[in-house]
Amino acid sequence: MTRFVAASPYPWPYNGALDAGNTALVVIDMQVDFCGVGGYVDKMGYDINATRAPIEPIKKVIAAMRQAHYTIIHTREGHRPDLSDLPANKRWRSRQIGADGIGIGDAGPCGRILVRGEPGWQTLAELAPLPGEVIIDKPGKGSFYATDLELVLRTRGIANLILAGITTDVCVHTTLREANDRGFECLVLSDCTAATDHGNHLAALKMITMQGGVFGAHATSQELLKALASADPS
Ligand code: C5J
Repeated sequence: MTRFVAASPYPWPYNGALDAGNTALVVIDMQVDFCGVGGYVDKMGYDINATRAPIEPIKKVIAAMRQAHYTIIHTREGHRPDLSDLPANKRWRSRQIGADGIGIGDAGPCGRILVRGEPGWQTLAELAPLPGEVIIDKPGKGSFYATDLELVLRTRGIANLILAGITTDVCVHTTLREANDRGFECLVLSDCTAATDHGNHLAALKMITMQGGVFGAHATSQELLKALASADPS
């Protein structure tokens, strides 16, 4: 028996093999620095209402997938306190935006920006991982670069990735592209992702649909929840 999510540009996954044993939810960077008052995105002058919009839909997806025993993975972007894994150009560029000239590694209202262990780096309390869920700490935008995410996925026999989180055009897309090149079948949840610029969010979704689904497909969380509620194929 096969099971599909109604998605664009094709019913996902391509082969209809969707079950808790082969599919993981990856919740990307739902951290105070990206979604909270005084965090990095707020300090840069972007509207955190945009980055907070996916919180409620993500909550529902996590709850449904936890209940159905899917693998749940949480990522956090951040750097070592000594900044030995922070490229100089990433730091320099982050200081170019915002009124105060502070950037990654500098002290802000939520502690040192995007530094591991600081208040701003924490996952939002309402989306906190449960004990036993996988947490991936990443120094870059992609979740595969300089992490053991691929090892974890291969060890668990995961073939399909459902992507949620922040931001559609940066960390979600970079992770999507890394995953796609590794052969993972990817679905981006359109209402469980957001960008600091809505046009970029829409463009990032559109890019997925080119060439027959060049990076996979996208769908709303409602369509995913419908598919999960349908009979388990196993
Ligand atoms: C950014 C991210 N936008 N999580 N990080 O710098 O998308």
